[in-house]
Amino acid sequence: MDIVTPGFTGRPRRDGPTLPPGQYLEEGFPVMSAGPTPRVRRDTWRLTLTTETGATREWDWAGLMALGSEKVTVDLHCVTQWSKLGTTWRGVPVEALLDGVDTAADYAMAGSSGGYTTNLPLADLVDGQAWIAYEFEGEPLHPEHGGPARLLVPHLYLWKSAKWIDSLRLMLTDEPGFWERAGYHEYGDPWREQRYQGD
Ligand SMILES: Nc1nc2c(c(=O)[nH]1)N[C@H]1C(S)=C(S)[C@@H](COP(=O)(O)O)O[C@H]1N2
Ligand SMILES: [Mo]
Repeated sequence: MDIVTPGFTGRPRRDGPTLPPGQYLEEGFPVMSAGPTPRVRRDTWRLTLTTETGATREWDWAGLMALGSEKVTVDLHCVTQWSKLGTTWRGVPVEALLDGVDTAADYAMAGSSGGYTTNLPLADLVDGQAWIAYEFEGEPLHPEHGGPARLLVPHLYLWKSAKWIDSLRLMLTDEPGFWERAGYHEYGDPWREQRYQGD
């Protein structure tokens, strides 16, 4: 007779400090979208960077690829309490988009096809912390997960990782994005459990 312990999957369990407070381990990859999935094609995809003075830069897919990419393995933490560990992505470091950009901005607003927005300190988008990600586990990023390209900022709750990213607006002062206006924390550090305003 087999003895089955509920919740025991037979895989080595990782616990303790690998999971931020209040999070549980998720083996699947839930889709969390506030609206319908836009169908964006690589050949019509564009990303626009706007500085606080209104200066703009634009990349098409070939331009994005020309910036050079990295393969990264990171843990994901969603504010709805699931965490997915050891996910592998390929993406262009956001730093590469900012190379040579003249700005005094401290904040950025990421914008998506469909109108989603989320705000982040510019300091959290550089130094190997954020990517324009376009492959997940060696495959082109699925539309439901933000393909052709999404922002990936794994050290913050996953709502900061804007799917279908099409703009990055640099700002001198912080402004709330879509979920931040609805009461989510302006920063969203999972290790400090910054889920909602005031946490
Ligand atoms: N454009 C856009 N980006 C988005 C969202 C969204 O609704 N629209 N949802 C956010 C939230 S709340 C989460 S948890 C993650 C979910 O990413 P996933 O669907 O790939 O799991 O995407 C974030 N990025
Ligand atoms: Mo979320």
